[in-house]
Amino acid sequence: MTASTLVRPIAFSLCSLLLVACGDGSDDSDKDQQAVCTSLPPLAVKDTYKVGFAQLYEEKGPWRDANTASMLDEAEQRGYEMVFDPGTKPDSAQQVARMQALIDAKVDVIFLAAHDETVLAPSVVAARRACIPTFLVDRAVDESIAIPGEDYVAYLASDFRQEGVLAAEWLIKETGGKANIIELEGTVGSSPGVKRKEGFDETIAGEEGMTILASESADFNEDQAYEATKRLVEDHPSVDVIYSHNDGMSFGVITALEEMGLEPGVDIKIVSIDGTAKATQYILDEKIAVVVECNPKFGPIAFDTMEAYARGENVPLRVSNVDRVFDITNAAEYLPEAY
Ligand code: GYE
Repeated sequence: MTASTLVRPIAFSLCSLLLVACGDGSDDSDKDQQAVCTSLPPLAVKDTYKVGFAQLYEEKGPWRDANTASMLDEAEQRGYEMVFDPGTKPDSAQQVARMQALIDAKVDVIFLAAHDETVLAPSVVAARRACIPTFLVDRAVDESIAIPGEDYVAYLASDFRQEGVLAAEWLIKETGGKANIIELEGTVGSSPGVKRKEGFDETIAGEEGMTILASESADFNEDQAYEATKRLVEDHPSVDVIYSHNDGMSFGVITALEEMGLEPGVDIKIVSIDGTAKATQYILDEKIAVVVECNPKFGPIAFDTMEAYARGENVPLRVSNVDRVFDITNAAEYLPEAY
């Protein structure tokens, strides 16, 4: 034990010293001496906030770009200062360091989109201990490590499992329950990667005529999906459907199939998730069969939820966006609002 931990200033209250919950979750008598919050930290009502945004990093990600823009625009409109380092690598360790930088910068509040459910969970606990309320946006964290309503205020996102279910239900109806499928999964350990697989696989499991020939991660990444498609289609020539967990990967699938002399939409149906403008155009061009929406524009709801929390209102632990399904019947109508 070092001298500084032995000799504690008198002003440092019992509450933080003994790590027992305080009335409002914090001991702010001594913030500079690293007060420790043992329960959900409150957020003061203020005219402006210093908001930390720990976005995950992705290469060539139209969904991610739209999501970032929505958060930054909304902060600007409300006159809040955004502390945002976009990162340089699609890697959890770097995001953990960016979370720590926000804690060190003593931001008022943090929005986190976790690259990996497990690796980022301790960072949420660290923010709570540092008396910074955290809101999860887009991606969940492991709830056995970071407890909802104790370590973070709320989780705002689409229902990824339901997106997988919607994709499967559309496909069952369209094919009469007959398909040989290659599945390209999102990032290993990410909540949309895990849940989109779960919802889809469980829904088609009851269909005797449907088989998943192969399922592997292409990390929500266009180039990796391109490589995987070339290899997997060669290994499984009976494939007639590719279910790709996001639009970015579907673009890689289309390039690969065309280079292989196959016609997307004719030889192989593509089932995608997100709802980017490019993918919606591909529906109209009949290269992508269906896109399940995943709405990235939740800056407004994220900041509304944060302000409601500051006012002491009861904020739900889970705020779910409702997603639609786009195919040739309604893609043209949706296109003007696509991102
Ligand atoms: O679908 C994908 C992105 O987390 C829901 O991340 C998000 C996903 C989105 O890579 O395009």
